[in-house]
Amino acid sequence: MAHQILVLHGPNLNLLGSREPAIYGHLSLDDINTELATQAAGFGCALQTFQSNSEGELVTRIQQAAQDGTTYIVINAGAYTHTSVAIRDALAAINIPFVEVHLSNVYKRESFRHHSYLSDIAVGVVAGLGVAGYLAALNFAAHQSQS
Ligand code: CA2
Repeated sequence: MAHQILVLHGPNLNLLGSREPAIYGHLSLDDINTELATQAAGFGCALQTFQSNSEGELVTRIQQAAQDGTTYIVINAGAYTHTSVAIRDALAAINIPFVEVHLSNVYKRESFRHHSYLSDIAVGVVAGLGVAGYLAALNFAAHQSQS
Protein backbone atom coordinates (compact mmCIF):
# COMPACT_ATOMS: atom_id res chain seq x y z
CA MET A 1 0.00 0.00 0.00
CA ALA A 2 1.22 3.53 -0.74
CA HIS A 3 2.43 5.70 2.08
CA GLN A 4 0.35 8.53 3.47
CA ILE A 5 2.94 11.13 4.37
CA LEU A 6 2.49 14.12 6.64
CA VAL A 7 4.96 17.02 6.34
CA LEU A 8 4.99 19.29 9.38
CA HIS A 9 6.48 22.77 9.34
CA GLY A 10 7.11 24.60 12.60
CA PRO A 11 7.22 28.22 13.69
CA ASN A 12 8.21 31.05 11.36
CA LEU A 13 8.52 28.77 8.35
CA ASN A 14 5.47 30.60 6.97
CA LEU A 15 7.92 33.50 6.43
CA LEU A 16 10.05 31.58 3.95
CA GLY A 17 10.86 33.48 0.80
CA SER A 18 10.21 36.87 2.37
CA ARG A 19 13.19 37.23 4.74
CA GLU A 20 16.67 35.79 5.39
CA PRO A 21 17.05 34.22 1.91
CA ALA A 22 20.80 33.78 2.52
CA ILE A 23 19.98 31.24 5.24
CA TYR A 24 16.66 29.76 4.15
CA GLY A 25 16.55 30.31 0.37
CA HIS A 26 14.16 32.14 -1.92
CA LEU A 27 11.28 29.66 -2.05
CA SER A 28 8.09 30.30 -0.13
CA LEU A 29 6.46 27.62 1.98
CA ASP A 30 3.78 27.28 -0.71
CA ASP A 31 6.54 26.70 -3.29
CA ILE A 32 8.06 23.97 -1.12
CA ASN A 33 4.69 22.32 -0.52
CA THR A 34 3.99 22.39 -4.25
CA GLU A 35 7.31 20.68 -4.99
CA LEU A 36 6.55 18.07 -2.32
CA ALA A 37 3.07 17.47 -3.74
CA THR A 38 4.45 16.99 -7.25
CA GLN A 39 7.03 14.48 -6.01
CA ALA A 40 4.52 12.65 -3.81
CA ALA A 41 2.11 12.31 -6.75
CA GLY A 42 4.93 10.85 -8.84
CA PHE A 43 5.54 8.25 -6.13
CA GLY A 44 1.82 7.52 -5.83
CA CYS A 45 1.80 8.70 -2.20
CA ALA A 46 -0.84 10.71 -0.43
CA LEU A 47 0.56 13.91 1.08
CA GLN A 48 -0.67 16.28 3.72
CA THR A 49 1.18 19.39 4.85
CA PHE A 50 0.66 21.46 7.99
CA GLN A 51 2.38 24.56 9.33
CA SER A 52 1.86 26.13 12.71
CA ASN A 53 3.57 28.71 14.86
CA SER A 54 2.03 27.06 17.91
CA GLU A 55 3.66 24.21 19.80
CA GLY A 56 0.26 22.96 20.98
CA GLU A 57 -1.17 22.86 17.46
CA LEU A 58 1.81 20.85 16.27
CA VAL A 59 1.36 18.41 19.17
CA THR A 60 -2.34 18.08 18.34
CA ARG A 61 -1.59 17.47 14.65
CA ILE A 62 0.96 14.79 15.57
CA GLN A 63 -1.64 13.09 17.79
CA GLN A 64 -4.19 13.24 14.95
CA ALA A 65 -1.70 11.54 12.65
CA ALA A 66 -2.03 8.41 14.76
CA GLN A 67 -5.75 8.33 13.88
CA ASP A 68 -5.86 9.51 10.26
CA GLY A 69 -3.87 6.84 8.43
CA THR A 70 -0.55 8.69 8.31
CA THR A 71 2.24 6.18 7.75
CA TYR A 72 5.30 8.47 7.73
CA ILE A 73 6.10 11.96 9.01
CA VAL A 74 8.64 14.49 7.74
CA ILE A 75 9.11 17.29 10.25
CA ASN A 76 10.93 20.58 10.35
CA ALA A 77 10.01 21.67 13.85
CA GLY A 78 11.90 24.95 13.42
CA ALA A 79 13.08 26.44 16.70
CA TYR A 80 10.94 23.94 18.65
CA THR A 81 13.52 21.36 17.57
CA HIS A 82 15.82 22.82 20.19
CA THR A 83 13.28 23.42 22.96
CA SER A 84 10.26 21.17 22.79
CA VAL A 85 9.96 18.15 25.01
CA ALA A 86 6.22 18.26 24.17
CA ILE A 87 6.79 17.68 20.45
CA ARG A 88 9.33 14.95 21.23
CA ASP A 89 6.83 13.25 23.57
CA ALA A 90 4.07 13.47 20.94
CA LEU A 91 6.28 11.87 18.29
CA ALA A 92 7.46 9.22 20.73
CA ALA A 93 3.87 8.41 21.73
CA ILE A 94 2.72 7.51 18.22
CA ASN A 95 3.97 4.54 16.29
CA ILE A 96 4.83 6.46 13.11
CA PRO A 97 8.41 6.76 11.85
CA PHE A 98 9.69 10.23 11.06
CA VAL A 99 12.55 12.08 9.39
CA GLU A 100 13.78 15.38 10.85
CA VAL A 101 14.59 18.08 8.29
CA HIS A 102 16.31 21.46 8.52
CA LEU A 103 16.77 23.82 5.61
CA SER A 104 19.98 25.22 7.08
CA ASN A 105 23.01 23.37 8.38
CA VAL A 106 22.27 23.86 12.05
CA TYR A 107 25.78 22.62 12.94
CA LYS A 108 27.35 25.61 11.17
CA ARG A 109 25.22 27.98 13.24
CA GLU A 110 24.88 28.98 16.90
CA SER A 111 25.61 26.24 19.44
CA PHE A 112 22.02 26.33 20.77
CA ARG A 113 20.94 24.92 17.38
CA HIS A 114 23.25 21.92 17.73
CA HIS A 115 20.97 20.07 20.10
CA SER A 116 17.72 18.54 18.91
CA TYR A 117 15.07 16.96 21.12
CA LEU A 118 13.98 14.90 18.11
CA SER A 119 17.10 13.46 16.47
CA ASP A 120 17.65 10.45 18.71
CA ILE A 121 14.11 9.17 18.08
CA ALA A 122 14.08 10.05 14.35
CA VAL A 123 14.80 7.51 11.63
CA GLY A 124 17.21 10.07 10.17
CA VAL A 125 18.10 13.73 9.99
CA VAL A 126 18.72 15.96 6.95
CA ALA A 127 20.21 19.42 7.46
CA GLY A 128 21.67 22.08 5.21
CA LEU A 129 20.31 20.97 1.84
CA GLY A 130 17.49 23.51 1.60
CA VAL A 131 14.35 22.31 -0.15
CA ALA A 132 16.32 19.35 -1.52
CA GLY A 133 16.43 18.04 2.05
CA TYR A 134 12.63 17.93 2.26
CA LEU A 135 12.48 16.19 -1.12
CA ALA A 136 15.15 13.67 -0.06
CA ALA A 137 13.22 12.93 3.14
CA LEU A 138 9.97 12.47 1.20
CA ASN A 139 11.70 10.23 -1.34
CA PHE A 140 13.17 8.15 1.49
CA ALA A 141 9.85 7.85 3.32
CA ALA A 142 7.95 6.95 0.17
CA HIS A 143 10.28 4.01 -0.47
CA GLN A 144 10.26 2.44 2.99
CA SER A 145 8.32 -0.75 3.53
CA GLN A 146 5.35 -0.44 5.84
CA SER A 147 5.11 -2.42 9.05
O1 CA2 B 1 17.14 25.29 9.25
C1 CA2 B 1 15.97 25.05 9.59
O2 CA2 B 1 15.14 24.55 8.86
C2 CA2 B 1 15.52 25.45 11.00
O3 CA2 B 1 14.64 24.44 11.49
C3 CA2 B 1 14.78 26.77 10.83
C4 CA2 B 1 14.37 27.39 12.16
C5 CA2 B 1 15.54 27.46 13.13
O4 CA2 B 1 15.10 27.93 14.40
C6 CA2 B 1 16.20 26.11 13.30
O5 CA2 B 1 17.32 26.26 14.17
C7 CA2 B 1 16.68 25.57 11.97
C8 CA2 B 1 13.85 28.82 11.95
C9 CA2 B 1 12.82 28.96 10.90
C10 CA2 B 1 12.64 30.42 10.64
O6 CA2 B 1 12.28 30.58 9.30
C11 CA2 B 1 12.38 31.84 8.77
C12 CA2 B 1 12.15 31.93 7.43
C13 CA2 B 1 12.25 33.15 6.83
C14 CA2 B 1 12.55 34.28 7.58
C15 CA2 B 1 12.76 34.18 8.92
C16 CA2 B 1 12.66 32.94 9.53
